[in-house]
Amino acid sequence: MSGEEENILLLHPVMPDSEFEGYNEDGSRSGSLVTIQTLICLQFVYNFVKFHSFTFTPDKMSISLKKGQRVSLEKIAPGLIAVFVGLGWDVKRTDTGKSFDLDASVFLLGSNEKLLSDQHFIFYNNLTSPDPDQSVKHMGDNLTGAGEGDDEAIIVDLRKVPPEVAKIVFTITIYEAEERGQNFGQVENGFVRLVDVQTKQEILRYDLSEDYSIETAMIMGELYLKDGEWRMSAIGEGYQGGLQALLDRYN
Ligand SMILES: [Ca+2]
Ligand SMILES: [Ca+2]
Repeated sequence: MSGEEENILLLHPVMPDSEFEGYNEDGSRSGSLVTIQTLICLQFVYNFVKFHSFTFTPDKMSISLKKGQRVSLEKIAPGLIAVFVGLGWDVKRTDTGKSFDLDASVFLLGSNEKLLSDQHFIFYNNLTSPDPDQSVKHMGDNLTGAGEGDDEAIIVDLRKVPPEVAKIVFTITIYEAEERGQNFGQVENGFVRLVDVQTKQEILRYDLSEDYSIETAMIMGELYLKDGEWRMSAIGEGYQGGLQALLDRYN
């Protein structure tokens, strides 16, 4: 259910029928009309605040990571069940005349830091992890990255991630970078953020802050298990060689 739908449902219970009598028998206005107007007004304000608390982030609970920082999800969001991992970017104005498509991908690694299998590489052509619960789901390809907010996203159900997965790596690569002569020097506002699926609150984010130039692939962040707890690490490591460089690294 979207925030908007929830709001519509919430609107009704606070309005008893009796409040709709707006006029007295002699035709003069009764005080109850003021009451209903006040109620509607209060409800509007309540809904406005509630709706926008869902749609706009970050809020004060969110933690901003710097490159290289790590944080325990259990510490910042106790009882976290599933995370929505949003990745975003914008393309600077370019005059190459070619379309510019970045792709978010996920590598599910074993304790040896290698891909568990080809099916554990989650990307636009393989949207879900091979476990029966599909604990890791890519939400689909975005071809332009236009606009603010998440451009591509992945949902990870932390309870259902199979025990053989020790690390979940989130990357952004430029599609056909070499052929199109594109690199991360032409990309700005790159970020990865984690949102608690239950509360819809952003719990942490990492904004790329360096100036990159020749890189065509980027490791944004990693979720990894340590002492039975999921932790997030902000990486921000760029690579030349695009997606293939990452596949070589993890195979
Ligand atoms: Ca894409
Ligand atoms: Ca964007």
